[in-house]
Amino acid sequence: MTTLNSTPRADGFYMPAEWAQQTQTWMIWPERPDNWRLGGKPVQRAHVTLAKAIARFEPVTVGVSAAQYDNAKAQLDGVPNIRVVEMSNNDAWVRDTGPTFVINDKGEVRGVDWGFNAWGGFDGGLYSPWNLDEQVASKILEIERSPRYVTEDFVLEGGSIHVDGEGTVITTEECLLNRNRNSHLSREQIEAVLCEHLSVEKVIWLPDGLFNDETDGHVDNFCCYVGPAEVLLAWTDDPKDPNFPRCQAAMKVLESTRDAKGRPFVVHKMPIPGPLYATEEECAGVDQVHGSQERTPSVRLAGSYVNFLIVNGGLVAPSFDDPHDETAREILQRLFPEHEVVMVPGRELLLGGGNIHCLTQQQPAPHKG
Ligand code: KQY
Repeated sequence: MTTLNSTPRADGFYMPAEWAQQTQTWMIWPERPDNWRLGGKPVQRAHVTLAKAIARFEPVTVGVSAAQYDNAKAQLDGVPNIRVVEMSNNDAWVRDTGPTFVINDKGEVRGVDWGFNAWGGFDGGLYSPWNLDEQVASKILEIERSPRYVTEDFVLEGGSIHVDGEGTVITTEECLLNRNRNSHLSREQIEAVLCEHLSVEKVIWLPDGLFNDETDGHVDNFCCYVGPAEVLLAWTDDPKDPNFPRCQAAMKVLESTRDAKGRPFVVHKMPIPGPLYATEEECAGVDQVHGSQERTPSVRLAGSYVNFLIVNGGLVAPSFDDPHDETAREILQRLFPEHEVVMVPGRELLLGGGNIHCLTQQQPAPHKG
């Protein structure tokens, strides 16, 4: 695999919007017992359901550790459109550990391999070590024979950005300006890295992500693009909900800014499920390891219907056995009339600290412009 010492922008590559045609979706098999309850068995069933839902629309590659290879293979073998490859990892969050794929107008696909420090390193990060996660992006690019861009000394998780493929990226200050990511860089320097590696001209900074999001407020759990200059924002009208000021602040930014093409934003609201909490029993099933994220029933889960994945002709979103599930489905189907909305159970995924978008990485299809 070639590692390039230029940048996507310099070479005419850009990150396309998620609704652009895709070659496949990548996933990583969950197993770590200090994040997933009961040795990962319940989440593995949910993961299989998710992989099968995506595979109805496009190919899926599931990376799995050597230790879990036989188990994953047994559960996924023979499912049309799914392949299983051995890949060492520290956890399943391929949105954050995988490459950000970029394309050009000549039918080529490359990938950006960002720095990864497990969401904050030793200053609030979620586990250590993360050395195997660090290698996931380059291993995926190697398998795909895709040239690789590397960011030196720059930490970024794919869940902290959403692009429209037309020059604008949305992110949050809570995450990208957090001292535990790139404290040696100013906001302007961080913007410059984003512009060079995603080929965008404008960075939109929402102040925060969703309350209690253990990633320090990833945008993909809070606000996402549903079309050019059109976003979907997690929303509550309840002033007592800790998300209320976060939603208000995000709306203020979105209402008062324009994108790279000078367009104002249309903002759609998506209700927030719950409030959702883990049960005593669910928390008791998680191994307690010093340095890993603790699980306690009193801590609100950062559940969100915005954490969905767009695939070819479909959209796969989490349900939570919540009264808002049906409204969420209706909103998504209205916003994506050409896509089939499929909801899969998201609670086991959420118990590990994220959801469908965080557990998947789309690979855009090459196209000639
Ligand atoms: O939401 C994500 N993008 C990652 C969540 C990591 C949680 C680890 N416990």
